[in-house]
Amino acid sequence: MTVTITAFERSPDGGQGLARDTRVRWALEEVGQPYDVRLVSFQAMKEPAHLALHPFGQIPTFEEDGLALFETGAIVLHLAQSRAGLLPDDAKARARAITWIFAALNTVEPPILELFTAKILESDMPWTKERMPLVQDRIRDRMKQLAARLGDADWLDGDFSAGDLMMVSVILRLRSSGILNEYPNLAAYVARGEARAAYKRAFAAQAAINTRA
Ligand code: GTB
Repeated sequence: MTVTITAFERSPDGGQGLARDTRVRWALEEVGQPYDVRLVSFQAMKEPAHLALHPFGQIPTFEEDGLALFETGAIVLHLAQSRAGLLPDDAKARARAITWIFAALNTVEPPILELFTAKILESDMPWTKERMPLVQDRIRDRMKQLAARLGDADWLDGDFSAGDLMMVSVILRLRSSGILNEYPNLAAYVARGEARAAYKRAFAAQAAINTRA
């Protein structure tokens, strides 16, 4: 069956791989699932055809054999549960790996998104400068806790899993702020994720679209 995902016609990040189709591409590459990409403009995302797939008018979406999904957590979890390679066989280890997907999205990503909201959407607000250290320190709280849990392990719970894929995808966004490098074991964790052949293929595929002339 053909898998089709959606991605920005041209990502505002110019190919840095920060838009969320990259994590879905990465999961597809990890499980060896070929896929097609339908590129959508910002305008098309808000039109009925795309809203039927994604009620919030965003990318990415996932379609296969009559199934349409949105939300990267749901898409990555679906891929991990329907193909081998991203979740352990042992039921308890599997549940723990899934826990890390939720932790990445529900506990670690929200303060990181706050930083980008503050920097991009609220940059000209009179209170933004004053608020910024607070926003950054909320991220540091989470990073410190995550760094303590990871310790000197390669991955969060045994072998690389969908939980690591999601966590790496979430925290790599902090690199440009300098905060990631304050936690050397987390910076090394991200580097290990990015060194995976599947990540490199995913990154290259989105870069080919977002850096074209
Ligand atoms: N919770 C959803 C999920 O995980 O799938 C969030 C999806 C989402 O935020 N999609 C964004 C989108 O479609 C693209 S990834 N935005 C358009 C809109 O809402 O109108 C977020 C993103 C966008 C751009 C950059 N960048 O340029 O650096 C990084 C991340």
